[in-house]
Amino acid sequence: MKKSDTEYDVAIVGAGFAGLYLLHRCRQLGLTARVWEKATGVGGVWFWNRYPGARCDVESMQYCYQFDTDLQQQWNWSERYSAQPEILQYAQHVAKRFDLLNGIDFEHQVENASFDSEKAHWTLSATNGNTLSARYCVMATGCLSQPNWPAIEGYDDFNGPVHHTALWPHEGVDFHNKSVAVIGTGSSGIQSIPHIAADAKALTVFQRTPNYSVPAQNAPLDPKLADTIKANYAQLRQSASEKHNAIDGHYSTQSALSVSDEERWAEYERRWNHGGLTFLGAYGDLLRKQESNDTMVEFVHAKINSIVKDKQVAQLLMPRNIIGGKRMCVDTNYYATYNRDNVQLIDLNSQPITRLNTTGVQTTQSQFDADIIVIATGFDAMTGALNQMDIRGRSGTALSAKWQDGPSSYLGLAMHDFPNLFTVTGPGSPSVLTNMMPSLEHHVEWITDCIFHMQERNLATIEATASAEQAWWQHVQEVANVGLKSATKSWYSGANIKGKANVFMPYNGGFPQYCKKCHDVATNNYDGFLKSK
Ligand code: NA7
Repeated sequence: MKKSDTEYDVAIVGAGFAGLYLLHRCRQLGLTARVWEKATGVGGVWFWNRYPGARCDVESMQYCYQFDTDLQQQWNWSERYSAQPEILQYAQHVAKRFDLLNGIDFEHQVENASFDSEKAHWTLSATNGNTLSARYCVMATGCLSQPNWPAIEGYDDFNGPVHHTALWPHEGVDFHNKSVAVIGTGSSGIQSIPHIAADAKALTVFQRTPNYSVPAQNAPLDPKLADTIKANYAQLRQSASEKHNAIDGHYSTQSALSVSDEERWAEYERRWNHGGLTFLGAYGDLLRKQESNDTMVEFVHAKINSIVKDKQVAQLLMPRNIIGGKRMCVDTNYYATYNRDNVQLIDLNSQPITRLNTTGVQTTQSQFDADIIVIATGFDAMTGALNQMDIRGRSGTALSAKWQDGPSSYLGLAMHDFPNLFTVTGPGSPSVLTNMMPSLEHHVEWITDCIFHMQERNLATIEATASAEQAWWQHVQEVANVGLKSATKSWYSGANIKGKANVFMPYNGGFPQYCKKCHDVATNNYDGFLKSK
């Protein structure tokens, strides 16, 4: 195969799970590749999110690579849901096992990436002044990697440390004998709050919107169960790939309204006791029919009411929006934490935060002194990491300018006016609505197959056409509006970031349908793309 005349065939941004597999697959296909990574190590989201209790909400046996049978058979997870340190160890193991570290430059934060039409290549520059050129550029920068710092006044005035859950100190944080304030009750807050409460002298949780959370029912992984899964891994992976969210499990197609109240309640109870995200699979119309959704909301409210002793606090913890509109949280002892004497919940709807000051958090009604403030306010999701780089395509227009009124992309993989640039799990792909592992593996394989196809044929550029991108984006919006999902304000549609366009970003048409479309595009000679010599 003819090598491109640029230094590398492929420049990869990010050394999370997508970037690691990209590098490995490029090498397998005989493509030269280099990874630039901002952090000092591999792991992406699992490198940064080290807050206490950080844990994956997809079961370990499914939240792992499937591209290598030996890896899949030999790695042993210790728990049903792995905690961050073990997932990070797994990423480090993969990097070593496949000899990937020598292809990664750490502490390389990409500032600019621009396409040179004449040379048909991308040049990246990092904040440290280094540059990298390659024919193709693949952004493996993650969907939840750009921390959202809420616009609260006074960060610098506070006398103690302020820690964002997504930028947690590697040495950990000692909460013993400390008063702690946590702002935010999404997944990061819900996972960390029980741990902080157990260690701290006092904990004040500032909640703007309560979230639905189901118990993980986490436990050590039974080695016999792991062996059974390993003996049948291919079937499990196949079955998962046929699910809307790419997570294996039992998903009923029955209506929640087609059974008696007793039967439905018993099914919710069974799934609650089983734990995890497949709780929502109890009935097929929970995210399609308001009345069906209401039945599950009623069940979860009853659970919160039965767990939380202070009935006023229980009321505050009950979300009033639909269940499943936002990604549900999966917890260990979250609601029960509010029964502790050292924990108090502050409703920011009745007393918004006015500022941070030297001693803590000030609201419109009170002053809450704290030694440590934890910011658990999530991410500028899906587009945040891409928009903070200056990415310029064929015409010189910045990607952030193209996306000013919301993103658009062909298949969440490529954008018109940005030849030879690919995004892994970009907006317009199922990404965050699925188990990210099979989603990113699918993207890595599709992208590297495409690059291999181009190199083999001596082709120089590939670019999504404007019409293919528009048609796909219209389809993304159509399927977003099916059912109840997109009606909820969430980070899926940028609602958590002030001034961000209100556009539903992930593809809600399901993982199987999406994979079929990508397959059809590729086998139809990359339908919707323009290629040039
Ligand atoms: P999320 O899910 O975006 O949660 C962020 C939380 O922070 C949520 O409760 C927000 O309330 C709250 N928030 C955001 N801004 C503010 C301000 N200004 N004041 C008070 N509270 C605020 O992020 P996570 O990190 O927890 O989880 C992200 C994903 O990671 C999760 O979905 C899983 O897939 C894993 P709001 O709802 O906006 O009122």
